[in-house]
Formats: sequence, structure tokens, C-alpha cells
Amino acid sequence: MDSLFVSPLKKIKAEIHVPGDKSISHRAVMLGALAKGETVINGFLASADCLATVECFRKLGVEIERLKDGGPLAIKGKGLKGLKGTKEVLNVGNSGTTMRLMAGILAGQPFTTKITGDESIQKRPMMRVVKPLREMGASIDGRQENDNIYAPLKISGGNLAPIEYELPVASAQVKSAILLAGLFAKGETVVIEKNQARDHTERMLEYFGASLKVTGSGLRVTGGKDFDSKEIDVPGDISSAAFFMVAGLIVPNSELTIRNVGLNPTRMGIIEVLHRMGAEVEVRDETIISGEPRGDIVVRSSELRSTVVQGEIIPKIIDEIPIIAVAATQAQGVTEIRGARELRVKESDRIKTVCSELKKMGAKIEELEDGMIIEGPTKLIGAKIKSYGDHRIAMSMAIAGLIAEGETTIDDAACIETSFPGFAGIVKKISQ
Ligand code: SPQ
Repeated sequence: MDSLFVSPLKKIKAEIHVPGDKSISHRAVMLGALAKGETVINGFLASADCLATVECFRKLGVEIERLKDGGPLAIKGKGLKGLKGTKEVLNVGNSGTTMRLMAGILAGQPFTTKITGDESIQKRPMMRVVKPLREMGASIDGRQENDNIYAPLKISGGNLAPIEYELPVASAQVKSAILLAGLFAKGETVVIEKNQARDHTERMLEYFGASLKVTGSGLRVTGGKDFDSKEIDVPGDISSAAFFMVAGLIVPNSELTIRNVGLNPTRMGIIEVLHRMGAEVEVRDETIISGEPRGDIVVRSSELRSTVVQGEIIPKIIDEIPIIAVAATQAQGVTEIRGARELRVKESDRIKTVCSELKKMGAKIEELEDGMIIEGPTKLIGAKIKSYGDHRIAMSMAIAGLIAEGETTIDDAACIETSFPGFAGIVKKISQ
């Protein structure tokens, strides 16, 4: 899929499922590979990013197979001491989660591994994980530039000492890298987070029965303790659902139900922000399976109003800010998003790319150093959009195209495969 063409819709009346949660799928593979025995993952997200994680573990000697086409994934876990060194370079493709979490696991191995990824990954800052992992005793080299370090990384691990580390940025990837390295350290590793980022690693460590303790803002993991395999059921990804939630709100005469979506409180910021904007978003039939809450989400076309988004909620909506910006173009008043500088170091500089592409469609949007200001409501017009190789930009602009006048073309839309295979199929389904 090179270009994606989107035309405006008059209404949406549909019920859909979105694919499995990306963050949970990565972690299920990682902990499944480190557990003892066979872990089966239902609802695994077979997107390019998560398949890159699978390939990394296969190269490290772990047997992983799809039980049937599109069915569960089975992992023959090797235990904490079972990974094998490889001369092959591990390739994470476009996946920052694979790169940073694998760095934590590789830091704990008594061998040297090289790990890299695509052009975008090679521009994303790695010092945030390299610094604590070096403090634990791993030796890590990479391309050094302006006080930061970039992939390819060469990681020589083993013999880790525990540390107590206060996170300088709210980042689930950094916290997870340290907790995973902590599984291999001699003693108790403590991570302190002031502003909570998504907690899937903590939940999954607990679910596997690994040694995690949570005390206030401190997360404690004791190294060297093996844990057993589990069966895991992955809910739909709320970050993927967010695109269709906004579609159902901004396309007139719509009612859209999204079934079995992950409702982890550290990912629910999108629902809070949409509620503040006056959106009709309803959550139904909540249950908890495999340690993660999930339920159905129903949205109806709504008159949106502006809001201010900043502070503690930012890590809980970090991947949804591009689609929140699209919703804000249809809201009455001036929406402000601040304190989101982290967006500049994602797959693209998402502050720049959201602003430039929404401007092409006629939005009144201004770039800030750490966010953006959007004045609404504005009539959007179809345009030729660049994705900058960033899945979330491609999908956000495709949803904007559903209310724009004329046709919208998203160039380089293949990147959508990194997190949401089947996105174009769902757009087609809701267009009928
Ligand atoms: O994996 P990657 O490329 O970093 O993916 C993104 C995304 O948009 O899908 C970010 F670009 O999500 C991150 C997210 O922003 C996934 C993630 C995780 O699974 O731990 C955590 C978030 O990043 P952070 O800044 O909290 O470490």
C-alpha cells in the first residue's frame, strides 16, 4: 500500500474490532521468551513492529511459531539463562519499543549483541536507556552525537548490579528497559517515576509471577528469579481505536462501536480528553483478562468544544496527540496542547508533522516548542499528505480526510503496517 485515498463520509453506522495492543504484544513475546515453558498469546498484534520483536528472539535461539494462520503465537520460553548469543545483527525495523526494551534484556546477557533499526530508529535518542544500563554495568557503544547515542548499538552485558533510578522523562520504554535488565541483576533494582507512563510491563511481570513489587512511585524487581510461562489474551489497542473514536465523533450522523479495547488506566487519557471536549464516548462491559482491563467503546457524532491538554495526562495520551489535534480542528474554540516535547523524538517530529499536514488541509494550527495551538471549528479540504514514514501521522490524516471536502491522498502509507494492519480495510468497512 503506497498511497491511501480517502473520501468524505456522510455517516458511520458500524461495529468494528481493532487489532491487538502493540505495547502488550511486544511485552508478551519478551516475557514469554524469558519464562520457563510454553507461552501462548491470543490476539497477538502481527504488525511489522511486533514481528520485529519476534525475529529478534528467534535470532537469540527462541522457538516461536504461529499455531495457525492468524491464530495464537506459541513461544518456547528459555528461562532467564536460556538466550543464545548471535553474530547476526538484530534488526528492530521502525520499532522504538523493541529497540529500548531489547537493550534492557541484552544488557543482562553474558554475550555481545549488535542491534539496529531503520533510518527513523537511527535518529531516535538512546541515551535515555544507555545511561541507566551502563550504570548497572553493561558496556554499550553506539553512534555518539551531541551528548546522545544512536543505533546501531553494540551491547556487552552480564553481571549486572542493581540500581535505584529516578526517571528523568516519563517514559514507559525507559522504565521497562531498566525493569527487564533488573530481572538479571544481583539484588533489587528500583525505578522511581514521578509521572506515570503506561504500566504494561509491571502488569505483565505480575501476571507471570515475576518478582515485582510496587510501593508508591517505586517499582522494585529482584533479579535471578525464574518464572513460568502463561497463556495471554491481548485486548484491542486503544491507540488504534482512538482513530475510529474520533472518526465516529466528527463524521455527522454516526454511531460506532469498537469491541474488546484495552482500557488500562494509563492509556485512558484519550477518553478523558474527549469527554472534556464534550464527546459522547461510552465504555461498556468492562472485564479484566490476563491482568489488563478491556471493554467496548461506543461513540456518537458530537459537537466538540476546545480544551487545554498539559501536565500529568501527557504520557497517557502521548500517541493519541496527532488524532486529538484532528478532533480539535472541529471543536469550538482554541485547543492548547503543551508539555509534549517528547513528540519531537517519535517516528517523526510529530509536532512539526501534525502541524504541517493539517495546515495543508486548511486547519488553523500553530506549532509551539512543546505542543500546538489549534483554533476551530474549520472546514477541512482534501489534500496531498505526506506521512513522513510515521504510522500515526498517516492514520490521523486519513481520518481528517473522512470530513474533508474532496479527496485526500496519504503518500507513503505503508508505514501503517507498523502498528495497524487492516486499517484501510476498516476505513472501507465504515464507508459502506
Ligand atoms: O515503539 P515506538 O516506535 O516507540 O512506538 C510509539 C508509537 O507511536 O507507536 C512511539 F512512537 O509508541 C510508544 C509510546 O510513545 C510505545 C511505548 C511502549 O510500548 O512502551 C511507550 C511510549 O513511549 P515512551 O515515551 O513512554 O517510552
